[in-house]
Amino acid sequence: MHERTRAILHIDLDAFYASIEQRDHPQYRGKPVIVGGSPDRRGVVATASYEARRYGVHSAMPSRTAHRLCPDAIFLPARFDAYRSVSQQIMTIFRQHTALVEPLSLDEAYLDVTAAVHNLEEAAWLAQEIKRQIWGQTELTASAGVSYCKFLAKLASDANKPDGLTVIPWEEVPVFLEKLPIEKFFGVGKVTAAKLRDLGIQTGADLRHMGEERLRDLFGKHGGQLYRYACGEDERPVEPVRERKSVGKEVTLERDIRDRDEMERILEHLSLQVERRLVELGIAGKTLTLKVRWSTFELVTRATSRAQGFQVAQEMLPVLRTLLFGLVDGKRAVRLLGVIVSGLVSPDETRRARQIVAPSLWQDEYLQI
Ligand code: DCP
Ligand code: MG
Repeated sequence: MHERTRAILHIDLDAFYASIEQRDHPQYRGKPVIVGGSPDRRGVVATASYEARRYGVHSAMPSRTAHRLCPDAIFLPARFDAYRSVSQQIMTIFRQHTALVEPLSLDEAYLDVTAAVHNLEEAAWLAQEIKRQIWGQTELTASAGVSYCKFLAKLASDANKPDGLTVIPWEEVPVFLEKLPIEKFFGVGKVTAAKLRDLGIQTGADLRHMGEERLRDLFGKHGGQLYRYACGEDERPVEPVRERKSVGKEVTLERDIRDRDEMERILEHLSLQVERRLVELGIAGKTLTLKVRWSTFELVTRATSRAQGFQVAQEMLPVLRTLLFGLVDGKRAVRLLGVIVSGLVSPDETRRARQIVAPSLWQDEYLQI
């Protein structure tokens, strides 16, 4: 490869949980399958097969809505053990081709294959070979994106799902980015997007025209980064296995809020997302932290620890409510809320702790650990 030019792959399996269910239950193949909570409880959709997506069903939608949109859908509970073991298989395949593998979730990863190829065309052949290996070993399809940086590789893998392979070479980047909607740029969430749209900024071309200085004035450091993405520059390295210290989710609110009920609803939503990640990873954490940023930008955190750990939202919520109660006075407005679980332990350790620790004694036990 030309010096300073990298070859990055982003590989993401198609309708991951649902495809595994269809693989393991041939009678569900070609049918709308929805994995997640059941529609008669208050569950949400984890993912839907492409057959179900045609009806407008998507991840994070209430299962009840999904049922209304697609009454014939087959609803299945998640089997995380099966998903984790497929995840290990695909990560092993990735690591045979490069040591630089950065998993983003169970079914997707970045691979830096610069050392293995001479150009992006060869990188595409390698991506094709990896897709073939995944199919050969798991009977699942993946979509791959190939480019010279992370941000473009990820956009590429998303461009032709399912079973896609898309290359975004240097020379096509300007045209590709020009018409790209701002929401697609890495790091642009709802708040940033709304702010940009208010200013009449819709596409990558608009971002570029705005200029780096203006974007920095508006969004600080993040603005500078956004400008570089709009120019097709993304130097972030592929970072192999970062040791995970915590699992958290936070949201900057579209408007500052004072109402405690509203905060609780947001915390419920955030804890469900944290739960999903913990369950996926098969871990729990001993410390639960509530993060609050006031409208004045002042940041405060409050935490509680317990030996048996936190994994499900239902157990986090009462604790978060208590922590919130100690902070919020109804006068100051909140700008950001976050839920973090840290002190991570495997479920085996969690189960052991549950057995050892009698409910009335756990605090003492915990102090001795
Ligand atoms: N997932 C979930 N809840 C979400 C999003 C995802 O539980 N809100 C789970 C189910 C997915 C898996 O994570 O199968 C992978 O997420 P992806 O975003 O990669 O979605 P899929 O692989 O299901 O579909 P796609 O073909 O769009 O990648
Ligand atoms: Mg996927």
